[in-house]
Amino acid sequence: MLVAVDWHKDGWDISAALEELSLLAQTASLEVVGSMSQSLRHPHQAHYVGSGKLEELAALKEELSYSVVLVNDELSPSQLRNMEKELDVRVLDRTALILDIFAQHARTSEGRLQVELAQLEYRLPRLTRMWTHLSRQGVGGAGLRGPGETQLEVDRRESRRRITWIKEQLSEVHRHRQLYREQRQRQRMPVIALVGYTNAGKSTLLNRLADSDVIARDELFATLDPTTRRVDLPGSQTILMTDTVGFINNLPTQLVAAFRATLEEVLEATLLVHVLDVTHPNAFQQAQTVHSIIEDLGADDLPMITALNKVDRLGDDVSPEQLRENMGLSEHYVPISAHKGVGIDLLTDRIAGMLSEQGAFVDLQVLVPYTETQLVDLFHRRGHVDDAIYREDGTLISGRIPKNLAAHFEPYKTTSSIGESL
Ligand SMILES: Nc1nc2c(ncn2[C@@H]2O[C@H](COP(=O)(O)OP(=O)(O)OP(=O)(O)O)[C@@H](O)[C@H]2O)c(=O)[nH]1
Ligand SMILES: [Mg+2]
Repeated sequence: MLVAVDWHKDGWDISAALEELSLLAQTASLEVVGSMSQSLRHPHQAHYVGSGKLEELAALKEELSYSVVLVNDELSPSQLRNMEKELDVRVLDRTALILDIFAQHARTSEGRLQVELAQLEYRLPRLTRMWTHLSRQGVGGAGLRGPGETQLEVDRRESRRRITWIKEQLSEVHRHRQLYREQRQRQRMPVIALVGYTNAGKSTLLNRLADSDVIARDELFATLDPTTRRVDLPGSQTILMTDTVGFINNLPTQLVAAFRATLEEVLEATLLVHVLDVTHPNAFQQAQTVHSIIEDLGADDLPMITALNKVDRLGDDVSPEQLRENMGLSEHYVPISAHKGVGIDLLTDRIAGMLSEQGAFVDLQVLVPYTETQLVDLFHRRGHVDDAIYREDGTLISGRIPKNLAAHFEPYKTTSSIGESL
């Protein structure tokens, strides 16, 4: 049973939001028997929907015989507790549902650890729930003290210990990955990252371009673990293309934190290809969501091509060239059908073109003050550092940087040579 409060968050239409929740439910192998929504300025503090609506929901239980209630927002621990008590069924909020799907889909040990970390951090403040359940069953006796509470303390301690352990494991994994990445950078093969809303067709596009067999399915978050494949571009250039986890509106914060390292892979890319399902009723909002996550990651200074995918759905007689013309699209937008293989040559041409623009590097020597360390990071990330030394007055770097980024370093250009400083 789907329940949503319509509080006009982010301009999403409530029926579209329910549609997405329903897809999430199906992906988690749940069958949707009904849905209900209520317009409120804010979700009710105690039980998400208002009291009347909650009674209505309870009354529907027999008729629809639902056994789980899915809530379209993240609930506070007390909202969750109150709703479960009132309805006497399992209540799952959107975050728990997404975490559940991630847990089902994680394949690599890193992916599994990241999901478990997100789940533990989500559950920690909600652990009190177990105590209520115990007391309801008469375990732990009456009153607020007793074995139940002790158990809760034990559970909390266990969770915290496990969280620490997972974080240690993950930082080890990330160190290894960093080494691998540096190796890859030395090979100087450009990396293109596919980004986009979940179900937009990223994996389908990778399969089309790399002739690979990454899982591509009509469900949300089919891909979790990043996959990288070689792709040959026109003009016999070879690139690496990375397919990674898709984005969703209001991606749970625990997941963003846990998947940060995975998501940060996109920062290493030379170019982003944003895959957008242009036929989706909420294509515009989905694109906005993607842009804001890219910005949060600090990857918004990367050049981007947007692939307007699934154009085959617009009809057989629509050609990408014609669409480009009709819509007056700039060269950064390419209509494609990853599924039918339409517009793919146009896309790879564009990628090759952007890469050659990107390929233009300028030699640069700069002295960056310690107040501007983000520029040092940028140099390491996007340029090639030949030498870097740390002096009292800042970091002295020499190397090459993509032409379009040179302006950032203009104020710090210097002629004092590394040799002199040694
Ligand atoms: N009609 C049509 N369907 C497509 C096209 N590209 C992808 N699809 C379908 O869209 C669904 C999702 O495709 P995926 O490639 O798994 O999407 P994704 O972006 O990798 O999604 P996640 O990994 O779940 O984030 C699948 O059912 C694809 O067959 C296309 O060009 N046209
Ligand atoms: Mg995928």
